[in-house]
Amino acid sequence: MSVQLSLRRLSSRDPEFLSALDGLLAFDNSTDEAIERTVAEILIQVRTLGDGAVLEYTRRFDCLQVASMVELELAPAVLAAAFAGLPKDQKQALEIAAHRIRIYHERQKADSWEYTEADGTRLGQKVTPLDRAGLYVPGGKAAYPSSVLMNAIPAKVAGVGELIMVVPTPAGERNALVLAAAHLAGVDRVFTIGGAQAVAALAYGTQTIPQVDKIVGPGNAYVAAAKRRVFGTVGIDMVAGPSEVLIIADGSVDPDWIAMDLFAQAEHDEMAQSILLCPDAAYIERVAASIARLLPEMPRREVIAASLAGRGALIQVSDLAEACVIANRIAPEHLELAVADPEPLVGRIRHAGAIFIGPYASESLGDYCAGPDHVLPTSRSARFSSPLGVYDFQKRTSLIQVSAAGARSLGAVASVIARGEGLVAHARAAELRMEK
Ligand code: HSO
Ligand code: ZN
Repeated sequence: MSVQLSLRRLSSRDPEFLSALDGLLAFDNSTDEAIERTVAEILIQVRTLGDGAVLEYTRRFDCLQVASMVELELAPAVLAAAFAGLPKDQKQALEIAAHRIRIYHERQKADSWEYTEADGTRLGQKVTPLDRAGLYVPGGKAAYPSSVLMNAIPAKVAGVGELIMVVPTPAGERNALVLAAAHLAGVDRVFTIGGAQAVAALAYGTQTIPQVDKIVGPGNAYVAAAKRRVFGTVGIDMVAGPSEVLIIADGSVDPDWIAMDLFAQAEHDEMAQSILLCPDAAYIERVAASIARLLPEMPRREVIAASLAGRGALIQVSDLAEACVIANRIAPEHLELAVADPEPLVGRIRHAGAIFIGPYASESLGDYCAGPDHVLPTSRSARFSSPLGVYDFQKRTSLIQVSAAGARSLGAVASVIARGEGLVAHARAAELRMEK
């Protein structure tokens, strides 16, 4: 089957290049009014009625004829059975992936620290995991078992007391791989609910569903709107935009590999973004030829074609140094360095969610099993944020213990600043301890 594909070509020499690039990167993240109104109503209903509202929305939106919340919880044995029922190769692959993700994240665990000054004053930081976290897992086309591992394992490594997963099962349809991944990752409780009502249940708690401290995981526009609205009552992870890959190529790598890596991102959805930066015009045409030849073989060719035509680009740059400057401006979620000598480029990149170094590091390996998290900052937010990690499930508490000698020296400083601020009680609280 042939699919029409028109692929955008840009050149950094074009005087309009930067504005064309910014236009290409722009992504409207705002939700529409109708969604906001619906979500606000759902949050109020769940907050005030609890289980009754969750049950009602689940019957209505997921077509599940359930009479009580008990029917919406999956026992650990159900998760274990989902895992046990998988074909051997899937079991093994999930186990290896889970193991590698766990080993990688173990290294992110931060320890508490403290130090004592000469006069006995003790200062430090105590690190504690969250008591309870919620993990949203989408039901439909974006139900990825790999994402269950990538969200749940850092939480468990951090030592989160209880990890609660919600996953909609429209018309009762369960995804065995998702449940198996929850089993492997050590998710504590699973409820088959979704949408804004599931976010509300986690954020406010119901008679059955315990209130969590933070909600992570991807979801549709309703879920994203609900997460934004409950932020403050609970913590949330980032609200992710469409997935992106930027590939810097020097012409030394098989163009089919590059084409397939561009496809791998594009097949996620029509709004996903795949961009190639390369100084070699002839090589860019070879990649374009690979794209044209390989696309018809792809089961998701329609999605890939829409994504590449809508938001993709093949960009000719003057050299690899300029490619790095442009990459930093784009701050992509995933950056592949498909070049013979990647190391000098690694040093120049400051803004990217993940850097895939050299021709063999395809993003696909990172998506599933290399070890680092695949939940990464999108829509240029790699300028100021980081991959999901153990640190997202840990928080810090400051420790301050002051000796009598410390109270005298610190008290003198505090009292001066306090009086400068016109806060006399502050000054006196410090001074009283100096008089001892
Ligand atoms: N590339 C996606 C993650 C994913 N890929 C899941 C396949 N399954 C966002 O980083
Ligand atoms: Zn992917």
